[in-house]
Amino acid sequence: MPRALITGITGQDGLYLGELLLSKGYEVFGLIRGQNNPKRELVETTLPGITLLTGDLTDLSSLMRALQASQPDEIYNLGAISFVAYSWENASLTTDVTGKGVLNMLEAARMYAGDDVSGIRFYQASSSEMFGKVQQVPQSEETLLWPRSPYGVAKVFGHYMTINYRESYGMHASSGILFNHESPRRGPEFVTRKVSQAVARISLGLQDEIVMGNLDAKRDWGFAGDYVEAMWRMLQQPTADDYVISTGETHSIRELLDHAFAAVGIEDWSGYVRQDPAFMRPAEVDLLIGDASKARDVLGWTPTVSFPELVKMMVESDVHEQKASATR
Ligand code: NDP
Ligand code: GDR
Repeated sequence: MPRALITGITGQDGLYLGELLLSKGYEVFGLIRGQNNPKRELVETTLPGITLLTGDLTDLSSLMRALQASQPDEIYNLGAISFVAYSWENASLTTDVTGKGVLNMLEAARMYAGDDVSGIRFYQASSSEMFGKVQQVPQSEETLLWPRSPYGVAKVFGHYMTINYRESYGMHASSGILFNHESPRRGPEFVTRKVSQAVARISLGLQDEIVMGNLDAKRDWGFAGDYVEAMWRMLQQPTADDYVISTGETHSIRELLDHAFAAVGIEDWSGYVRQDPAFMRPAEVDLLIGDASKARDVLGWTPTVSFPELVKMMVESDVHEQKASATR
């Protein structure tokens, strides 16, 4: 039975990846932070049979202990401070967790493996935020990185550290440069879930408006369930490499609003949406659209959920959840 250690197990991707690996017969270990993480119960219910190990990406010794306890064949490093807007307010902490945390995990893996790192496969959750200021469209593995936030800068550090461990020590270490991916499990601070929750509440008469930031930014949005499959495929390759994972389509926040309101039968949403500079970012990533042809050719990976399907799935799930919580 192959063994996997997932950091960031309480997050959106951790849950989907945990489900995927359990369904493939893996023994799954998850790194969980804090003495009383409020998401522990959710993880244990969603992923029956998982073993949770306490640790933090800023604490190298806790990572060493987690590796000794789990003895993994595969490590998926998904843990991060992942909210871009928050990273300006907490740039130093974001650097420690999202950037240096990757080095800690790589170094823990190297120390754990000793002289022979060939027994471990490592996945790093890199991001399209690394592309930042638009240099080229669509963005591929070859596009110049120009991050526009402390989060993006920290991810670039982690990305190159992963490449460096591959080149320096021969570690099977791969980076997935994943574009935005969403689901009903997405955190409510991210724009898709913020919109799907608010639209659900508006449709039920529980809320009057949504207060938003920049409506003109464009993102390449896919479904998280598809994207964790790509992570797993990367680690099954004979050699480690870096791959862009994206749909190849881009949509603005306005189009997101169009689809979300349409899902509850509202065609004109102008009266429900207000913009507030408080939600604008000091520097914006204006346009993301990925070229995932390498992933398609080498990994045989393609996305299965379209943007309209994704938005509808999220709004319907939130309508269901809001109704259920109203009757509780
Ligand atoms: P989430 O924000 O949903 O989850 C982040 C996870 O990181 C949580 O489990 C959180 O745990 C954990 N974490 C935070 N701080 C630490 C720490 N100090 N030590 C250990 N774990 C920590 O993110 P997603 O699931 O959406 O994303 C997974 C990864 O992929 C992240 O690295 C993200 O940056 C990256 N990514 C995501 C994309 C997306 O569109 N979703 C696109 C590209 C990259 P806790 O519950 O304790 O807070
Ligand atoms: P992003 O996702 O920054 O792309 O990072 P987010 O959903 O936060 O923002 C997407 C775009 O929407 C604009 N926007 C708003 N965003 C939020 N959160 N709230 C608002 O009210 C709002 N109004 C407009 C933003 O300005 C931005 O342009 C996500 C994270 O998952 C990262 O961890 C990951 O690396 C990248 O995707 C790829």
